[in-house]
Amino acid sequence: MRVTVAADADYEEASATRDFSITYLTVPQEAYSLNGTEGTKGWYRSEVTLTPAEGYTVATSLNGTYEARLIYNDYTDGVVIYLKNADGQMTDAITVGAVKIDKTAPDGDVKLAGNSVKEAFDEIDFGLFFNKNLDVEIVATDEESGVAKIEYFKSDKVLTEEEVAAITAWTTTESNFSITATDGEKFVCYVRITDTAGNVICFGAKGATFDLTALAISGIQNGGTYCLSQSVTVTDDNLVSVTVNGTEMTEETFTLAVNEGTTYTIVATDIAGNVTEYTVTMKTVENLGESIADLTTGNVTSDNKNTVEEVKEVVETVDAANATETEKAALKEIADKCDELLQKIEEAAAACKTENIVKVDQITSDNVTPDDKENLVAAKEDLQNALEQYDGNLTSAEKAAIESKIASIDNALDAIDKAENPEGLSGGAIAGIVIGSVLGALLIAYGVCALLYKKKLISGAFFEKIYPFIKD
Ligand SMILES: [Ca+2]
Ligand SMILES: [Ca+2]
Repeated sequence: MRVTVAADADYEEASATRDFSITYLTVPQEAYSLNGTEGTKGWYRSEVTLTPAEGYTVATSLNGTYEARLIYNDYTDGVVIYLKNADGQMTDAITVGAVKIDKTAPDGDVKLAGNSVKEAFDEIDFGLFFNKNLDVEIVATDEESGVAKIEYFKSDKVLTEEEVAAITAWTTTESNFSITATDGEKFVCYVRITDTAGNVICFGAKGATFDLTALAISGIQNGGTYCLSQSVTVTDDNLVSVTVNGTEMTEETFTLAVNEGTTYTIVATDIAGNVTEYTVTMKTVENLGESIADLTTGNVTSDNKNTVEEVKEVVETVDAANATETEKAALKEIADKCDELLQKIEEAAAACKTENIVKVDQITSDNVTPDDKENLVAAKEDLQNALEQYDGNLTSAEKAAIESKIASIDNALDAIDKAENPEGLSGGAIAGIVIGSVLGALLIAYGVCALLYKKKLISGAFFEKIYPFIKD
C-alpha cells in the first residue's frame, strides 16, 4: 500500500509504501448443511434450507448480506456461498454446486395391447374385453429428476384414489409385461411411477375382462341341412354382432326361412373378438331326394353308396317336428327308397362274396389240390350267378374282378385235371389201356400153360376144364 500526502504551504509532497497481506478465514470442516424432503441421488422434492456451520452466517457474495440461512425453492445450479464469523472474518468462496429440487410428479401412460387406456380414477369401468394374453406397456416420463421406479397393481375391482394410495403390494416392472388370459377374469391395472426426487404419481387403466368363451349358436347344427324354417339363437355374455349372409341381425333369436337350396352363413362375434361361424343349407323336402332321383334297385351300384347314405342321413336328421303330414310322408318315402337302394347294394356285394367264393379265395393253380375241386366248382357257379342276377348293380370294375376270379378258378380246375392225368390221357383211355394190357397178359399165360399142359409139365382138373380141346 502506498500513501501520498500532497504538498502544502509548509510541506512538500511526501509518500511512503508498506506491504501487508489479507487472508480469508479458514473454512470450517462441515461448512453447511442442506435440509429438505430428500429423494435419492441428492434430489429434494421440497424447499431446501442451506444452514451454515454453527457460529457463522452465510451469503452468496463476499460483500453480500450475511444471513442465518439460505432458502431454495427451485432447482438452482452453480451455488457459491461465503461464511462470516462473529468477528466479521469471512471465508473464501465455497462451491455448493447444484441444489437439486424436483417438486413435479412424473407423468405416464398405460397401454393395453398397444392402445393408450389411461383413465381418471372416477371414470374407470370394465369396458375393455380381450380374448388372449394381454401385453401391457407403461410409459413413464420425468423431465427433472428422472424416472426412478415403475410399479403396477392388478386389482379385481375398481379402487378409489385413496385405496390406490394405500396399496402396498405393488409389482416393479421395467415397462412391459404380459397378463395371462383367464376366462371371465376382470381386472384394473393401476400404475405408480416414482421419480428420483421421490415424487409419485398413481393412475389407472380402463378395466378389462377376459372372454375366452366362443359364442353358442343353438337351434341348428353347423353343416346341417333343413327343410323347415329354423329358429336360431346366439348366446354370449358379450355378444356384439350377428350376421346372416352379411346382414346384421337385430335380435339374438331369428328365423332362417326355407328357400330352395339356400345356404346361410351365420357369423356371431363377441366384444372380445371371438367368432363362431355356422353354415347351414335349407332345402325343400323334394330337394332332399334330388340326388337319388335317377337311382333304382335296378341300376344302383356301390358307386352310389355315399350319395344314398348322405341323403338318408339328411332325411333322418332333418328337424321334422313341425312338418306337415304330406312333408312327413315325403320324407318317409325318400328314407324308404334309401333303405331299398342300400339293401340292393349290400345284396350285390354279398352275392360276390358268398361262403363258397370266400372258401376258394386263396386257391390258385399253384396251390390247388384235388380236394378243392368241389369248392371251386361251387364258387364258380356263385360268381356266374352274381354276374347274371346283379348285372345292373355291379360296376364295370366289379364285373371285371368277378370275371378275373372265374378265370382264376378255371385255371385251378385245369391244374387238378392235369395232376390226375399226368400223360395228358383221359380217364377212359387209361382204363382201356389197363384192360387191354391185362387181357393180353392173360392170353399169353393161357397159351404158355396150354403148351406146358400138352407136354404134361403141368396137370390137374383146372387145366382139363380150361383146355378141353387138349387130349392125352
Ligand atoms: Ca419430477
Ligand atoms: Ca364370449
